[in-house]
Amino acid sequence: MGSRTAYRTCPLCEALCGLELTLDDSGAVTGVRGDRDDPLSKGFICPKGATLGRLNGDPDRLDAPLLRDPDGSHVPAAGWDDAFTAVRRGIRQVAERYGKDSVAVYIGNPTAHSIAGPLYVAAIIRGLGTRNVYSASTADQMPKHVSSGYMFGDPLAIPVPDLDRTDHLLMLGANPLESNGSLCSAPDFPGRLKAIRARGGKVTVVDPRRTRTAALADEHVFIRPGTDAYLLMALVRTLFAEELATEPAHLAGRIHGLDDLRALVVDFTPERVAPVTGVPAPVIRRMARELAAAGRAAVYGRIGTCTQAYGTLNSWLVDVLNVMTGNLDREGGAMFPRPAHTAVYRARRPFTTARWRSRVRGLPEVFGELPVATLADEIETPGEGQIRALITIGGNPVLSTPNGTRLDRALDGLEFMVSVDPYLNETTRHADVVLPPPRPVHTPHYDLALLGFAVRDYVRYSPPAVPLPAGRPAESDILAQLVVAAAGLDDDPAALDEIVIFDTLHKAVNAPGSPVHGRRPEELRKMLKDGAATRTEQRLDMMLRLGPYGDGFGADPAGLTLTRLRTEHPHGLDLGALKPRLDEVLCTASGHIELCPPSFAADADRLRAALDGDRDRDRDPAAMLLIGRRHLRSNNSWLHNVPELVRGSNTCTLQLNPSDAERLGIGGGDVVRVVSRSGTLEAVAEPTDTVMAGVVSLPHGWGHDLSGTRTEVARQHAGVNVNAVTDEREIDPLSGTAVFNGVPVTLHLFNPGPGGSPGGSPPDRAWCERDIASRSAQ
Ligand SMILES: Nc1nc2c(c(=O)[nH]1)N[C@H]1C(S)=C(S)[C@@H](COP(=O)(O)OP(=O)(O)OC[C@H]3O[C@@H](n4cnc5c(=O)[nH]c(N)nc54)[C@H](O)[C@@H]3O)O[C@H]1N2
Ligand SMILES: Nc1nc2c(c(=O)[nH]1)N[C@H]1C(S)=C(S)[C@@H](COP(=O)(O)OP(=O)(O)OC[C@H]3O[C@@H](n4cnc5c(=O)[nH]c(N)nc54)[C@H](O)[C@@H]3O)O[C@H]1N2
Ligand code: SF4
Ligand SMILES: [Mo]
Repeated sequence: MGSRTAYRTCPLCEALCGLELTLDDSGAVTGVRGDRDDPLSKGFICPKGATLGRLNGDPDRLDAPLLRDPDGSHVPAAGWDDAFTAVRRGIRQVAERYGKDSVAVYIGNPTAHSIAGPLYVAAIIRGLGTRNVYSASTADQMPKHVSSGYMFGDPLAIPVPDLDRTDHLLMLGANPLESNGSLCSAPDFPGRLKAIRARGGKVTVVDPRRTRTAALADEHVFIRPGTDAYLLMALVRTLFAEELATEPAHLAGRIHGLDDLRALVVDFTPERVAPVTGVPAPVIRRMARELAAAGRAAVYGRIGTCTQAYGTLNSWLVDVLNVMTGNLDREGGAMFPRPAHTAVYRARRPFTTARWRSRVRGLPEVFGELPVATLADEIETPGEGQIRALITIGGNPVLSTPNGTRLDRALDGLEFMVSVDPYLNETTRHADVVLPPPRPVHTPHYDLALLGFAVRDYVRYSPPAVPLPAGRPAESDILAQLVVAAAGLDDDPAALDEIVIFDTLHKAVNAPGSPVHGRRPEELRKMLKDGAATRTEQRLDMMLRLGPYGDGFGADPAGLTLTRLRTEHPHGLDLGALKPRLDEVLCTASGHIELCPPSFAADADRLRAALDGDRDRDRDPAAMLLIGRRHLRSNNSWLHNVPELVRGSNTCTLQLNPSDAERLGIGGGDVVRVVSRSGTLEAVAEPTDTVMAGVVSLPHGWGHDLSGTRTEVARQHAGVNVNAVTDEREIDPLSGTAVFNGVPVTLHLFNPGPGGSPGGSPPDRAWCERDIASRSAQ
C-alpha cells in the first residue's frame, strides 16, 4: 500500500504545532510526527498531537447526522438535507412562537481552533438576534478581554509574554508543562522556559500546587487559592512605596490613572496580605524588587487567575505590573502580536460592558455574551424571554461549566436543541439533531483566533490533507446552514459569504489607511476568485491581503496572499519576533492606557473588605478549597475516547496534602465524598505534598458514565465530573466568569465496605489505584 505525507497545524491546543502526517491510500493516518520545517514549532509535538491519527480514525466519531427519537435514542437522519430541514424547522418554530431571545447559543472551545467558527458564529448570532449568547469564554479567559478592553480599548489586545527574549518571567496560575500554554501560543513552551534560565534569567511560578512547571522554575511560591489579587495589589504597592516604578520613556504621556492607582493600593501592604495569601511579606517585597530590577521582564497570569472570584482584577493587575515596570510593548516584556489576517486600519469602538443584562440574575453582558454560569437559570425560569431552544457548537457544557449537573437536567427541558459536534457525548445526547463536522484530515486549518496570541508573528494555512468525501459538508457549510436557519431565510448559504466579502471590501476601499483605499470592490472581488478555491479560502485570502503583511490586492506585489502562503510556505511562515505596536493597538476613548478604570477600582472594595477577615476562625476541619488540574494527555472533556491517551496513567484523582489526609483519616486510594453548596461527588484520594495544605485538586472534563452517549473508551475511563461541585452562583462580577478555583468544599471519608460501595459506584477506583501505584513507583 502506498503512503504519502501531508502537513498541517495541530488543532488540539493553543501551541499551534506543525504536524507531519503519513497517510495511506485510503486516507487513514498511519503516522504523526512533529513538522521539523515549521519555523515556530520546529518539530515539537506532544502525546495528543502524536495520536491525532487515532482521534481522526476514532470509530465512535460520527460521520452522519443524527436525529433524536421520541424515546431519547439517536438514529441516523435520512441525509444531510433532512437534518438541515429539521434544524430550520426546530429553530423557526421556537423563535416564531416565543421570540428571538428564546433561542440560545453555546460556543465551545474547539470553535476557537477552527477556521469555520470565527467565520460564521457571529452571523448565526446576528441571524437569531438573540441576547442569549454563551460560551466557554466565561469559563475561561473573559477576564482578560474585560481587562484589555478597559485598559487598551480592545478586548482582543491581550499582551503576551515575549518568552524568547525575556530575562524574568513571573507566572501565576498557569501550568504550561501540562497545558502547553494559553493566550500565549508557544510550541515547546517547556523548552522556551528552560531557555530563559539557560540565558541567566529567572522564572517564578505562583501556584497552590507545585506543578511540573513550578518544579522547572527557579522559584515556586505557594498561594492560597483565589487570593492572587491581594498579592498583585501588594506587588503594585511595593513598586510605588519603594519608588521602583518610573514612567518608562516609551510610555511617557500615554498613561492615565497612575495617581488613582497609587491611592487605591495603599491599604494592601505586604504585611496585611501575607496572612490572606500565605505568601510571606519579605517574599512579596523581593518579588517586586526582582521584577523591577530585571532588564526585561514579563508578568503572565492564566486560567488559575482567571477562573476565580477576582478574575478581572487579577488580569488587570498583571498588566498594571507590566506597564509600571516599563515592560509593556517592549522587547522581552509583554507585547502585542500582529496577526497577518487582521487589518490594522479597521475602525474600533471603545470597549464597554453591560449593554444588556441577563433576565433572571441581571448579570451584565460582556463582549456580546452572558455568563455561562447563568445558562441553566435562563432555561429553567419561566417567563418572557425564557430559553426554549439551544444551539451548541463544539462544546460540552455538561462537563465544563459550573454546576454542569444542573445544566444537564435543564437541557432535558428544552423544546429543541441542535449540536454541531463529532461525538454523541454528555451534552449532545440531549440534542434533537447532531451535525458532525468532518474528521481532522478533511478539515482545512487556519488559527483565526489564536495567531493573535503567538510569541512570534507567524502564519500558517493547512489545506485539507484528504478531500472531503462526496456529499459531506465541511464545518463551514454546516455553520452556513445554521446561519440560514437562524435568520429564517431560504437563501443559498453561498450568498452569505458574498455579503461578508462585499461588506469587508466596501469598508476597506473607504478606509483612509487601507492598502486598497479608493479602489473598486468588484475589481478586488474578481482577484479573490483567481487565487482560491472554496468560499472559506476566498474569505481567508481577502483577510490576508488586507492584513499588515498582505499584498494589498497587488499594491505590494511581494506581500502575502493565500496562494503564496500555501505554495511557498507549506510549513508556515515566520514573520519575525514581536514588535512594539502600541500605536496600532490602543483605542481607548482617551487615547491613553487606562491604568485605573473606575469599575475595577470599585471592585477593589470587595477585596479590601476581606483584607482583615480571619480566614481560619471557626473553620470546619473538613473544609478545603478546591482547585482544578490539567494533564498533558487530556484536553478538556473530549480526548478521553483515544485509547492511548487514557491508557495506564489516567489521573482523575482528588489530590490533597498528606497533612490534611492524615488529619481526616484519609489514605491513598480511599474514596472521598466531596460536598459543596451545589453538589456532591466521590473521588479517589491521592495524598501528595505537591498540593498545599487546605487545598484539594481535581481535573475537569471527566464523568463519562452517563447514559445515551456513544464514546465507549471514555465510558470505561469515566472519572468524575468536578463540575458537579463547582458553584454556578459564584462568578467574577466584572466578567461573569465562573469560579473554578477556590471552591469551598468539605471532605468525608466514603470508603466502600468489603462488599462494595455505600451508594453509587465508586469512581474508577481500581483504575485510579493502579495509577497511583504506578506513579509512586516511578
Ligand atoms: N493537556 C491539556 N492542555 C490543555 C488543556 C487541557 O485540558 N489539557 N486545556 C486547554 C485550555 S481550554 C486552556 S484554557 C489552557 C489553560 O492553560 P493553563 O492556564 O496553563 O492551565 P492549567 O494547566 O490548568 O494551569 C492552571 C494552574 O493554576 C493553578 N491555580 C489554581 N488556582 C489558583 C489560584 O487561585 N492562584 C494561582 N496563582 N494559581 C492557581 C493550578 O494549580 C494550575 O497549575 O490549557 C489548554 N491546554
Ligand atoms: N472545573 C473546571 N471546569 C472547566 C475548566 C477548569 O479548569 N476547571 N476549564 C474551562 C475551560 S478553560 C474551557 S475552554 C472549557 C471548555 O468547555 P467546552 O468547550 O464546553 O468543552 P470541551 O470539552 O472543550 O468540549 C469540546 C466539544 O467540542 C467537540 N469538538 C471537537 N472537535 C470539534 C470540531 O472540530 N468541531 C466541532 N464543532 N466540535 C468539535 C467535542 O466533541 C466536545 O463535545 O471548560 C472549562 N471548564
Ligand atoms: S502541544 Fe498542543 S498543538 Fe502541540 S501537538 Fe500537543 S496538542 Fe497539538
Ligand atoms: Mo480554555
